[in-house]
Amino acid sequence: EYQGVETGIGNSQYSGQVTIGTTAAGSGFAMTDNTRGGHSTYDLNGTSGTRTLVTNPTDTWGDGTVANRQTAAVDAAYGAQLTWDYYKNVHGRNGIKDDGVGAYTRVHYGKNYVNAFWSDSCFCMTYGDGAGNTHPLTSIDVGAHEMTHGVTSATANLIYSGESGGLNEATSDIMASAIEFWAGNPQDKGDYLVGEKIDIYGTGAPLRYMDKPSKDGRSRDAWSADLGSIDVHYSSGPANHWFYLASEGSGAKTVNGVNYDSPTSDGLSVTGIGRDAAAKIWYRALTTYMTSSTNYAAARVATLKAAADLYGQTSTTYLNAANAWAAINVGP
Ligand code: ASN
Ligand code: ZN
Repeated sequence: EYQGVETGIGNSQYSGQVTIGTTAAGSGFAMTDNTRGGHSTYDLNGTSGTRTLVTNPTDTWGDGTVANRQTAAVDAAYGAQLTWDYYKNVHGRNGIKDDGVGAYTRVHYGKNYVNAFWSDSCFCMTYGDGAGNTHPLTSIDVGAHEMTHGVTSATANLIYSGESGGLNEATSDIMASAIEFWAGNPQDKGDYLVGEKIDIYGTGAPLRYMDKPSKDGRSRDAWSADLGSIDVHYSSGPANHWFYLASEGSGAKTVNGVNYDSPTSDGLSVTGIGRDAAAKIWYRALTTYMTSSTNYAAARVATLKAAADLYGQTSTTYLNAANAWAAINVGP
């Protein structure tokens, strides 16, 4: 049988109609993307382990609603594809391990499961269907967040507890935001929010806010001595806040229709360097200078080394990146 690389049409829940890499298989098509390391998308059909490759008689997938079980697969495949393309096109990274090998995705995990996760042991991402099985956790930012956990494991390997755990989480949020902006999808525009599409609280509120992390009621805006003792999804706050401040600067600002207002812990204003520079700095720091035990003070040093490499130590980009660290109470 002919096994060809194809481009399918996917009707997603969160991102409108998109194209996804597929394969002609037998008399139909499979959700396997051989242009991106053979990344395949599987349906767990409400179980926690029995997976079936998503296939279809035609190369048009899903209908944009949860009633069609392919829809979540479309969203997840699209997010994985964008994440692969972002790392390759922006950072020159060829897959999670930079070896051209794809991971894989599993959707419809369990019942009413309100989470998604990356696993190093299966080298795969898994998505629940959300509360009432109505909001699968398959948005671009959640997918990019989970896949970035794989990149972190393959590089700095930041230990998932204490301050390094917060930095691990922040790396996933930072790259997720960068990827969402880079994707430029008109139905899911870039923002400095995490999980704004999946409605985890049923109120429309996102999971996390990078301009002012404390808006979620738990995350920290700035470093303090007890930061390493809180959950990694909240100790990520200061680093997420660094990314926002470094990208956009402090104060009030509207980006893609979302209003932000970012405070600084030192009361001094910060001038943004743009998110592309901030993301390049973070990625280079992650892949060149951070180690498994990097804490906030060391992350500052790592990003400033990266900024010096990329832009020069006397550049305004370097200076403003340093000012953003001072603004979250991490100083020399
Ligand atoms: N979705 C969560 C995360 O990626 C799962 C976890 O707590 N590890 O952070
Ligand atoms: Zn995470």
